[in-house]
Amino acid sequence: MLNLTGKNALVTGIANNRSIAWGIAQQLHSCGANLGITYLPDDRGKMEKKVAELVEPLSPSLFLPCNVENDEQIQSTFNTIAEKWGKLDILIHCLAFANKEDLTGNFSQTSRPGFNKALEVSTYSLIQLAGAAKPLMKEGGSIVTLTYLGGVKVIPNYNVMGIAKAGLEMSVRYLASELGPENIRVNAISAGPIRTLASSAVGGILDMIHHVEQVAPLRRTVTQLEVGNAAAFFCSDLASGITGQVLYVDAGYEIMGM
Ligand code: 0WE
Repeated sequence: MLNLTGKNALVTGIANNRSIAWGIAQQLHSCGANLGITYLPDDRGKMEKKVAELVEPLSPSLFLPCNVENDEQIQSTFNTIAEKWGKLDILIHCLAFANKEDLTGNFSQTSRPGFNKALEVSTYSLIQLAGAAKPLMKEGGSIVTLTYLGGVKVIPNYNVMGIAKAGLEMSVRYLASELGPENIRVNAISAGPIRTLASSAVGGILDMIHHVEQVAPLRRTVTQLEVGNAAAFFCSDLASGITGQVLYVDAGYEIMGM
């Protein structure tokens, strides 16, 4: 078992019990990490209630609203971490959004606002959170983000999200280069398709999963907990020599040409 005791971990991107971030949070918790959880607030407080109930068994010591489109919420999240924890060791970035109409049809019809929205929420947010985390990672740290093959190869309908993930993967390398001297490592996990709140809203996701089950070397898809295990590894001292990398947790699908 990996040992993350004494480490403070901020986990973003939990929406429900299918979230990849939820799989990661559970594994970090079982390795002994102290958790802080952020959620996307809505005006009726539904998300806050739902996520609070879900994460209760992990007894997070911080539970904070954080919409990455809101600079004040980001500032306040990291101010609270500075105040309550004093230092941060682990940052998990599991955030992405594109307008639904930009995840289907002709890529050349992507609107300017749709492009900006996808890149702001899915790509810029990593840069921004890493910048805010840097001064708090006083004893070094580990930043992990989630990416997808659609940022490297064309996946039908992934469209603007592919550009966002390409930018995210390159951001991992630039951040790793900048933060390495502070012993802060930055890595990405490229997960195979998983049924989540986000992916279930995508037409044809079940067909994609079925395809992966037939073609991937392991003849199956991966689970949120398997992604969580890879994230726990990246965050542990066992990965002390690894930064700037993209690790495929995809049952081997990425190696196949046909
Ligand atoms: O990165 C993702 C999900 C990204 C995503 C999904 C949605 C659906 C609902 C971002 N924004 C939204 N916005 C919505 O309104 N994945 C890797 C899952 C995914 O999304 C796809 C996929 C796969 C796989 C979209 C098209 C094709 C395949």
